[in-house]
Amino acid sequence: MTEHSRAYGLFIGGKWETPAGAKTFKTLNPATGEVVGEFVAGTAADAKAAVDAAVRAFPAWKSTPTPKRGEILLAASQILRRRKEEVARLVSQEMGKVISEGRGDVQESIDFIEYMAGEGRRLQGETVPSELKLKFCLTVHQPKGVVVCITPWNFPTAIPNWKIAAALVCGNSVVFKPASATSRCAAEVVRVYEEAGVPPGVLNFVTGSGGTVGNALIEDPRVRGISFTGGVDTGREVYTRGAKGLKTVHLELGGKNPVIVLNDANLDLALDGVLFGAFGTQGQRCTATSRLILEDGIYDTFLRRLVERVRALKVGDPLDPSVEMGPVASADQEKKILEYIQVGKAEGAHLATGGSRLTGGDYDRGHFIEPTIFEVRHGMRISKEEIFGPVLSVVRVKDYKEAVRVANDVEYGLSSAIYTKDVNLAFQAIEELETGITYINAPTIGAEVQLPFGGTKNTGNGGREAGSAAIEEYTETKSVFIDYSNRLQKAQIDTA
Ligand code: UN1
Repeated sequence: MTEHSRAYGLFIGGKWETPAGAKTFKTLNPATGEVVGEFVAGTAADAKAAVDAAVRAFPAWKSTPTPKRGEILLAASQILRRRKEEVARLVSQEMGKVISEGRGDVQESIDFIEYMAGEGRRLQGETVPSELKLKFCLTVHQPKGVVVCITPWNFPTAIPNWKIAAALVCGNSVVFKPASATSRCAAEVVRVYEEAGVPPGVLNFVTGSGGTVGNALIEDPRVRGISFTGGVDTGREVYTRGAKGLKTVHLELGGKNPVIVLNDANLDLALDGVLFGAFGTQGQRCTATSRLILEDGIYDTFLRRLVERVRALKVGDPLDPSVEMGPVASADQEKKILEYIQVGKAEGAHLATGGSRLTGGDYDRGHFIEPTIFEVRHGMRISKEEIFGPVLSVVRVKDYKEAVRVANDVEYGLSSAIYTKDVNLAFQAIEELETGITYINAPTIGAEVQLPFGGTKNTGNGGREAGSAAIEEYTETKSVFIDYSNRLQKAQIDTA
């Protein structure tokens, strides 16, 4: 443990506790190998205790006026604003993203919590006409009950907050199970809500493995909703286990996000966008640009300029403000990404730049990989499978039509982008690209929280989070029919 590291227990029923005899694990700074925190490796019994607490807390939270729940969220956003720099540094230290992006992660949290605080005074239903006289029809959003939020390490504060803030404002009680690698950031998120005045048991926190804690939570019959962001294989497992209990399962899984650059594009703008989209967060965003589809006429020029820019990227300590790319998040990430680079070489992709682990000096303490670009034939594994690292595949196409065909020919559908000045083609692309998010003349990353976030195909199961769509994920819609005629009116019969 270093001077800045901290140990955290579980947070159940409003108390931080380390169960007697608990096993623990540590999280590490991927740039230096230093310990960032120590946490409880939770058990199935801990998961059950957290659900017990959430069940007990639910009725009072459900009957708390929604604007009041919103006020507590607003207080949480203000606390996080005050602690922004400190938490942003932790994000960089525990996950490895550069400090400007660490701040972005926390800012995204603040923005979303504020947005959901506003929902405290909306949470709108519908009023619709009745087919009968003296009758009134409306819908209300009611909380599901206990919901479980399982989150990844790549946005260690933003994604937990997307889920927790939405679940709380809707009146659910929550059990939060973060990715182990970023448990410290997750614990800080919980502390923010604790300080904001979320009542005991309304938000519970259990660290530990997905196989033990995650499965116990998903399979607990008292849990009604699950929201999971992570890899496609785990997502399938979560969905299957949740389905057995007929629970609603919201999934946000992988991406293989394309940027199309057409001959008429503003190339300077596209270069900036591709560089940020592909190598920001070391390519470890679900929305990261992992495929670049270039129209024939600009292929050689664009690739040459991109390679020059990529070779000049400064890779190093993410807390150094001049650094543009930090380490990848863990030893496992390093191994998987380097394996994919080998796959690319073995299947005959042309390595345009990068391709190796960075070594020597401070690099030897962490998990640093060169920003890497392959020229590929569409269909190669590296052009279709999610790598989740700083590896970009470039494909040459003859025209817009082929670009869209290649863009759509993957199993994922999260984000896509097109750079062109042709307004007709831009609108066609909005129609034709099979993704949940499309950018025109902007990178594939950087979604704003007031819009729905999610994708098609294997990116999920159709759900969306963020924006007002999040409300659907965390509530049951009740349809209400109020008859003030004082007589029996028969729908479909009296009206025939
Ligand atoms: C993710 O990588 O799972 O749009 C989330 C973006 C961010 C969120 C990414 N606002 O890139």
